[in-house]
This record gives sequence, structure tokens and C-alpha cells, in this order.
Amino acid sequence: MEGKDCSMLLWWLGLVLMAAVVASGRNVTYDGRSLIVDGQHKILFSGSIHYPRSTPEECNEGFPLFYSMWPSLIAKAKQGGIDVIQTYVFWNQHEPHQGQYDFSGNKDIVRFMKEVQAQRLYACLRIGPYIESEWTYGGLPYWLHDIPGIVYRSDNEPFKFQMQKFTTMIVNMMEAEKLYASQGGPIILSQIENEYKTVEAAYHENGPPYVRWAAQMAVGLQTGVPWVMCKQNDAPDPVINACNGMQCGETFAGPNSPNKPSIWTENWTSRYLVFGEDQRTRSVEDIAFHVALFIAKKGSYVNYYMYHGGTNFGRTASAFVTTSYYDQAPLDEYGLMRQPQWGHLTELHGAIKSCSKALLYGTPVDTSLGPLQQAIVFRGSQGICAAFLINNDTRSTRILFQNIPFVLPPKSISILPDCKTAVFNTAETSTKVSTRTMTINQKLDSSDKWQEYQEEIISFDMTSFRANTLLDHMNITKDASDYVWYTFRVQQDTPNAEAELDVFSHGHALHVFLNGEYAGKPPYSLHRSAHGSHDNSTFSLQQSVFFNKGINYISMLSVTVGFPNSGAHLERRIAGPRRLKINRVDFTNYAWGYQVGLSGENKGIYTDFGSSKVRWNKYGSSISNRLIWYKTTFNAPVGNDPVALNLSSMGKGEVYVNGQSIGRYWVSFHTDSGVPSQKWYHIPRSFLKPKGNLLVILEEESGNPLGIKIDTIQYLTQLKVQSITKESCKMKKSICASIMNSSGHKDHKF
Ligand SMILES: *[C@@H]1O[C@H](CO)[C@@H](O)[C@H](O)[C@H]1NC(C)=O
Ligand SMILES: *[C@@H]1O[C@H](CO)[C@@H](O)[C@H](O)[C@H]1NC(C)=O
Ligand SMILES: *[C@@H]1O[C@H](CO)[C@@H](O)[C@H](O)[C@H]1NC(C)=O
Ligand SMILES: *[C@@H]1O[C@H](CO)[C@@H](O)[C@H](O)[C@H]1NC(C)=O
Ligand SMILES: *[C@@H]1O[C@H](CO)[C@@H](O)[C@H](O)[C@H]1NC(C)=O
Ligand SMILES: *[C@@H]1O[C@H](CO)[C@@H](O)[C@H](O)[C@H]1NC(C)=O
Ligand SMILES: CC(=O)N[C@H]1CO[C@H](CO)[C@@H](O)[C@@H]1O
Repeated sequence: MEGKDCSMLLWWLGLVLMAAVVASGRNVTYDGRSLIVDGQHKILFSGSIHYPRSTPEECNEGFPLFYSMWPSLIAKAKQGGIDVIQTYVFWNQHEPHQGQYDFSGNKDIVRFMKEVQAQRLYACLRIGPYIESEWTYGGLPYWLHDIPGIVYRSDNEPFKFQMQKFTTMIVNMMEAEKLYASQGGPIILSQIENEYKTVEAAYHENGPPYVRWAAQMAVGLQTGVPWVMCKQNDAPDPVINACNGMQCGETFAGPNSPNKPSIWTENWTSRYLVFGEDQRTRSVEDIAFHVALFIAKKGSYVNYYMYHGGTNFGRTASAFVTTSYYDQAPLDEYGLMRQPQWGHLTELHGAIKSCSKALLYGTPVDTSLGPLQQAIVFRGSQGICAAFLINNDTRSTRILFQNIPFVLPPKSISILPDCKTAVFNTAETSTKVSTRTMTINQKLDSSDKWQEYQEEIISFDMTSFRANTLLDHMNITKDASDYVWYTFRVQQDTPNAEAELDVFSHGHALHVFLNGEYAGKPPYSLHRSAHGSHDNSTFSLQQSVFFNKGINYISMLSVTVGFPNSGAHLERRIAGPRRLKINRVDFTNYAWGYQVGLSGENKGIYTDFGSSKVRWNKYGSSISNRLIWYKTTFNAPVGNDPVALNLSSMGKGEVYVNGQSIGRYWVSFHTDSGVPSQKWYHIPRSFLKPKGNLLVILEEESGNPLGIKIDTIQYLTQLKVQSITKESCKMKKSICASIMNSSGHKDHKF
């Protein structure tokens, strides 16, 4: 389909959909039980999907309409029983330079909200504008750092001014598009600040007034819908305090006022992944247990963080966080349904929704069924009754509930919408397990298809920006690049003198070169590069070097892998080399020359236009295999399956497709179990054209681009027969029959 027709069709589709949902304003309030929408109490399931971590519908020449992520993610969430789509607002994406705004492409938050609206779901808008979220600098734009006297997230006038300005702008933007429920739009809830209680003490007497100010400022914007503050047990009225965590049914002390509902804004479906660590997973049975428990304890709103994690494109991830984000969520990084997660939670939502009347209008009573067993029964008028049978034992237990025998599996909750029949048990998944498979679509193993460009090693004489001390890396780049050259020169009177170089850096990685070459004599020792880790970004590098007689040039390339996103006083964070000694003589306060960014970056050689500005050489012709840009082209795999690069053969760097960065990779940083944290890197279909896609890769260390593969992604469904017990089959005969019958088969697009 041609680009133009496509946008016309979209526009027309949009109109039809909008016409269908244009409605008069909804009245959203709350009481001690739940949010109330137009007079109706609601049990709501919410899923976090962050708009910049996927792509909107974009039509590329030659491709039909359905290569899109936002609409299909939202549709799959809706199909999974999700009522609300929750997203943060990403300030540093929208205002990268002070006063210059960007709401294009996957930053088009209005369009995202309209997709939510078009599918008749609600939205929760977490403005922050400090958001943490494993997003670089917690979503704050770095230019804030240079505002005189600023202290972020504190009772500090310069910060409050900027925070109010941005928050107001977003609220006005939503209002102008009639996106608040009070105007007929999808937004029923907003969030101000984020988990502030965890850092508040560090701000001493400037913490509490800031919380009060933030609440008042937000409420003063009169959006017509309630506000929440998460992890802020003293959230000022009328702002609702919400819980974040994995076990809010056990850990949440509850709303701080009897007229506020119990809301869980972040229920972590796994944990975000960082380079150098193994993926931690959380079983769907455990998630379901805690969701059911929270609802049984009168919770009325549960959000999955994340329902779809997606991709930290470009340099948007925070320090050491991988490009892939919450891939273990019910919708995986590529937007495909992960089973049994998606299916099990869908059934859980159905089971809980079928208890709605009893939950919302009944009164709960707890009774003990045994030492570690408990029933929570909601009874209302006209014999309405729903029960949760909780077994907190690690063994399966037989109990009697209202004279009916039940077997409660270990660590589980059975849901009885009529107080008689268990329709769902959190520990029994009837959903088939699916296995993700990566199928090689193309190998890029022909050396004539690749070209390379060796990055310049910058020495002191080439720099124009100088200082008589080691400067903070973050304050030099202002987040415009991951890279800064730190260079100096030193006179040596004897030839071939061995010296000990000792560098201490605040992070995150460092490559050291001497006289335009790597430090150390060939064969190069492993110590010429060093790096920190997510839990400790600092490191030191010691290296023996051999100086020439005369002037010697030392060039260090300091690299950040995302700015920090959490903890108090982000404005004080620093990175890069902080001390350098040669044979124990301190060169920290010395004449240093700096250059921000790599020449390839500065020339934009990853774009069609920029790549023509440099001379590319034959593959393998560079003298060193470090700091090289590799370039090739490829055709898009035929079909609809998502596409990813298998970068197992590469080291560390960044990948660009048709001029857009698909993120940082760091395959050489192995986990304790000896494997890379992330091998596959998602290329959204919307970044591709059918033929001749430009692939440019910056490799900092050493990698073998001939080993790169372009893969397509599918799921293979399998049985999880072990988890299907006789009890669950009795409960759900039809489901069991079909499970027992089916054999492993390939699911195409869900
Ligand atoms: C909105 O709902 C609340 C409680 O549900 C009610 O008290 C109030 O009158 C309603 N406001 C409007 C404008 O309908
Ligand atoms: C289950 O037992 C654990 C460990 O004793 C306890 O921390 C938790 O609160 C209990 N949960 C429930 C729902 O009883
Ligand atoms: C950060 O850099 C700016 C120049 O861009 C400078 O004015 C300021 O003093 C630096 N801040 C710190 C803390 O070094
Ligand atoms: C972090 O690493 C540095 C050196 O690499 C070490 O000196 C320091 O003790 C470590 N800090 C912590 C908190 O582990
Ligand atoms: C990914 O690439 C590596 C290195 O080329 C290769 O060894 C591995 O088999 C590939 N994995 C898959 C699943 O294709
Ligand atoms: C299961 O397979 C049997 C034999 O092939 C068939 O008779 C039966 O209808 C199937 N049941 C379901 C639920 O598909
Ligand atoms: C206690 C805990 O696990 N906290 C984590 C909750 O999730 C956020 C966001 O994913 C992390 O930043 C916390 O470390």
C-alpha cells in the first residue's frame, strides 16, 4: 500500500472509531471501595504499556496496514481482560532541549491515548514528571541540571517551576484533545510524582512541603479525575496513596483515609533486565495469587507492571538496563502473547469479574479454615455471595467450606463466584505453555556485503575543549551521546619506558588508547577496557604501558550506558574518569582535552545521507578490530512475524536500522552463568521497507558481523500436562478435554 493512501485510510478509520466513542463526560470519583465511574463502582485491571517502548501504526511503502504495534498491543490487552492502559509520560523525550518539544512518531502521546479510546478502554496517565521507569535520568531532561540552584524533587523553586510548567502543558494537551473522562475521554486517573516516599528522608525538611505542593499543584489543574501518588502513604487529600510491589495484598497498609480505595499501581510481572545479570522471572501462579489476594483484601484496581514492556530504543534505557524491557510480561517484547502468563491472567480477570457484585456491594468476612488456610467471603443482599479460599501452605490441603470439601493446591487461592463452585485456582494453569522460537531468516555471512569505517582515535592536539582537571562525563555530554574522549599528553625522556597507568572511573565503561593505538603491547592484554555494573558503576583500570621517547598521547574513551534513574539527588550524579595516575603520579588536575561523541555519530553515518559523507572500506581492512562502524543492507523478511537481530557474535555498541537506533547492545558482558543478558534485538516492522534496509552497527570492542543473523519470531505451543490436576479437570471439563486433545502446534500471529 502506498504511504499516502494509507494515511488517508488511517484518518478515515480514526474518524469512524472516534465517532463511535464520542460521549458526554463521565463523572469519575471514588470512595473507600473503588473508583466510581458515572455512579458505578468498578473493579479494574490495568496494564502498563509505555508508548515510546513500541511503535504506533506506521505505514511504510509496500507494507499493508497491520504492521503496527500500538493498536494490536491495546487489542490484546483488552482481550486479556484489561480495562485500563497505564503509561508514564516521558519528559526527556518530549522536551530534549529546553522549550523545544517533540510529540512525533512513537512520542505521539495524544495518538496513543486516542488508540486507547478507540478500543473503548480507560487510561491512567502517570505524568510524574519524574518517572524512574528504568528510563534514562528517570525521565528528567538533562538540561534541568544547568539551571542555577536547582534541586530535583524537592521544595525548590527552580525545580517546582519546571515541573509545574511541564505537568500543566501535558494536562492542557490532554484537555485540548478531550482525553479526560470528565470530557468523554479515556483518562480516569492520573499520577503525580513517583515512589517519592522511598527517597523523601534524603530531602530532610524540603521533602514534606514538596509532597504537599505537588499534590496541590496537580489537584489545582482540575482535570476532573482523581490523582494518585504511589508509595506515598501520606499522600495529601484528595490524592489517593497507591501501592507498588509484588505482594501488595500482604504488604500494603491500605489507603490513608477510609474514603479512598485500595489501588495497586505497579505489580511487577518480572523484573527489568540489566546487562551482566540473568533474567529473573516470576511465575504467573505467583502473580495470580497476589492479585487474587489483593482483591480479596478489598483492592479494587490492579495494574500489571509491565503488561507489555517493549524496547528501550536508542539511548533511552537507564544505566546498565538492557534494550529489551520486561520481555517476560504477558505480552512479550515483540507484542506476542506469552503463555501461560497471558491466558492464566485472562482467566483470573474473568473469575474476579464474575464476582463483581458481591465484591463491590457485599461485606467481606474472614474465617479460618485451618492453620494456614483462610476464607474471605463477600456477602451482599439477595443471597449474593463470592468467596476466596486461600491456602498459604506449601502443601496441598483438604478443607471443608460450607460443608463442601475442597482440595486447595499449595500456595493458592480458589475463587468461588457463587460461594459453591471454584471456577479458578491461581496455582492451576490450564493455558498451554508456549515456547518462543527464533528462526533464521537471513545470514549476513558474506564479507562482500559488509563495509567498515574505522573510528578516529582523538588525541589531545585534536581537541578544542580543554580543562585543567577531569570533568564529569554526564555534564560534558549533557546526554547528547554515550561517548566522551578524555585526552592528555605526557613527555617521556627515555625510550620504551614501562609505566603503570591507573584510572579510577565512576562509570560506566572505558577504553584506553596510547599514541593512537590500544594501550598495552600486542597481543593486547584484556585490561585495556574496563567497566562497572548496574550495582556498582565505579571501577578501576590498571595497565602497564610502554611510552615512546618524546610526547606520548593518552586517549580514553569514556562510555555511559544510560543515565541513572533512581535514588535521591539525581542532579548530583557523575560519571567518567575521576582520577588518573602514572607510576603513582597524579594527573587528575592536569591539562585535559575533551571531545563529545564519536565522529561517526557526529556525522550521522548511520543514515542514508550521513553514510555517504565518509569513505567506507572493504570489510576486514582496518588495522584494529575495535571502534569500527559496520554497514550492510538487507531485505525485510517476508510475512508478518516480528523481526530481531541475533547479535551473539558481537561485543558492545549500538545498532541502527534505516537511520533509527534500535538500541544499545552489550553481548560481551556475560552473566554469572556465562551468557549474554540479551542476544536478540528487536527491529520493529515499521522501521523496515521491503528491500535495501540500511543496517549500521557501531562496535566498540571486537565483534564478528558475519555472524549476525536476521531472525523471525514465532511461538510454539506446548502442553503443560503436569499442571493439569484431576481437580482442575473436574472444575473445567471442557477446557481439559480440549487441552488433553491438542498436540504441539505452531501458532502464527495471535
Ligand atoms: C459525580 O459522582 C458523585 C459520586 O458518585 C456525586 O456525588 C456527584 O454529584 C456526581 N457529579 C456529577 C456532576 O454528576
Ligand atoms: C503467608 O505466609 C507468609 C510467611 O509466613 C506471610 O508472610 C504471609 O503474610 C502469609 N500470607 C497470607 C495471605 O496469609
Ligand atoms: C556543568 O557544565 C556547565 C557548562 O555546560 C557548567 O557551567 C557547570 O558549572 C557544570 N556543572 C558542574 C557541577 O560541573
Ligand atoms: C565498587 O567497586 C569499586 C572498585 O571497582 C570498589 O572499590 C568499591 O568498594 C565497590 N563499591 C561497593 C559498594 O561495592
Ligand atoms: C545466534 O547467533 C550465534 C552466533 O552467530 C549462533 O551461534 C547461534 O546459533 C544463533 N542462535 C540461533 C538460535 O540462531
Ligand atoms: C478429543 O478427541 C476425540 C477423539 O479424537 C474427539 O472425539 C473429541 O470430540 C475431542 N474433544 C474435544 C473437546 O476436542
Ligand atoms: C522491591 C523491588 O523489587 N523494587 C523494584 C520495583 O520495580 C521497580 C521498577 O521496575 C524497580 O525499580 C524496583 O527496584
